[in-house]
Amino acid sequence: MSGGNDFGLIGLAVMGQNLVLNIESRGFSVSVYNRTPATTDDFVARHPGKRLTGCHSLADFVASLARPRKLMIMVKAGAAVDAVIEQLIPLLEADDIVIDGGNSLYTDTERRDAWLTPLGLRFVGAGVSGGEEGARKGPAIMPGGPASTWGVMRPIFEAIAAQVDGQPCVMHIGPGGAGHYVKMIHNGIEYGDMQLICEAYSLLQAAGMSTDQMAAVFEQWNDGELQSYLIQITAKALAQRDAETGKPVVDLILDKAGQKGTGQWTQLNAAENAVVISTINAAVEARVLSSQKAQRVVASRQLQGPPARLAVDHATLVAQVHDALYASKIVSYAQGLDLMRTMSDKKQWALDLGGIASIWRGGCIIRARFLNRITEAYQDDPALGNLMLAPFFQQVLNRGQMAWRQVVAQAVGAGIPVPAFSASLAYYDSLRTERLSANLLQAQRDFFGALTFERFDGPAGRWFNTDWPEVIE
Ligand code: 2AM
Repeated sequence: MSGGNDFGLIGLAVMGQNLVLNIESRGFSVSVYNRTPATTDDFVARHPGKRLTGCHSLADFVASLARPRKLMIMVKAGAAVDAVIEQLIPLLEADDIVIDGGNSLYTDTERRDAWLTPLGLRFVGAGVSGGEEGARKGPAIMPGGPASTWGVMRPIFEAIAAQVDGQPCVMHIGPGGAGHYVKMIHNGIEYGDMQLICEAYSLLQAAGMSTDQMAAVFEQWNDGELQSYLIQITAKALAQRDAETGKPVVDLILDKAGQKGTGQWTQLNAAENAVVISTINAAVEARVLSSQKAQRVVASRQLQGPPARLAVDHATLVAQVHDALYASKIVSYAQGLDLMRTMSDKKQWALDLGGIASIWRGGCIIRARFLNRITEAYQDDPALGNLMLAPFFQQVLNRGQMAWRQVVAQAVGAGIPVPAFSASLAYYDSLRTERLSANLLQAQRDFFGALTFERFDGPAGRWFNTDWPEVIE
């Protein structure tokens, strides 16, 4: 038996509830189920007159959906997703589509795909970005899974996704775990963006700017090339006053960063594939070091450094930091795209990198004007290697590189940590250095391990040895 509802959603925490309201508001009838039935009843009761069907059992829930059934699981990532799938399997029929809209690790998605496909079910791991507000008003959606699901899901996904310039922020990303993978990279890039902004803040602060002055700077940056959701909320966060004390709220917030793990997943994946994502790594590690507050307090009294102050003209510094931030951001995206391209080749996902940049323009946390430039770069050259070599980005980097160096140099001189700015700059300089010091490294390897080396004056691919002297210790 099957009912007639267009869509079903399991897991009525805030993200799930907001997605249901979004889907319903676009004209779809939605069945809802939550493990704790009181939550279902409460949710349905709070939204009278809507096309919602609250279900107390998964059997009723499944029976209420039109075939092929389209249902989304929105529960805590990990074992809970497997638990729900286990219960659904005996209730579902061939061609039904099970979507995991949570923040699942892409390898879990691949495992679930391999589990459900032989049972005749279609599994879609979909990255959903934009937090609670995005879920309600329009997220960016990154669905993977079998291509046959796209035609079925497209009307719903396009109706509920964020829209930019009339384009919905959703596309079929690729087979298997590709959707959740791309969401993971989105989050890694988000870590990089956030850390770069925090480093910019730390430098402006070290120059003696007030939070209100800094709020004005970010506001102004949000009108230009750096326009982005994260710059916008940074301006608003800096301007916010504590109701009780009247102080800037940011001055009251403890400097200990939290994290939920997607940045670390990105690090691991990059390490496994030998792709350099030094900006994202620096961002993840900066969060880790920040969280070791007690140790930093001790070290701050024992390890010396110069006073963390910059005696510089504010307007000059603001202009330099702007360029450093923009250049570092380009490096961070170049690295994230490099990792996606590497995985796309390895897994034969055929990821459309320009298209992915395009759907990140709305709904998600890293939404930004400059993503248009990335899309254009891939339109101009679909075989583009490193993003930094696209003509537009070359020109931005060449224009900003001196200011970027001055920012990093001043920070180093004043003992102000700028791990993401400096990692980005080191990547830039490594990439553009024709002759690195790895000749000596190869000499060392050959010295202790007879690991051989190539020579400038030898044919490529021919390996040489040298008779190194004996070491007497
Ligand atoms: P609950 O309200 O019954 O706790 C976020 O935790 C969401 O995931 C909630 O809707 C929660 O349901 C649901 N959830 C967590 N673990 C679950 C499980 N093992 N099975 C089903 N739903 C689960």
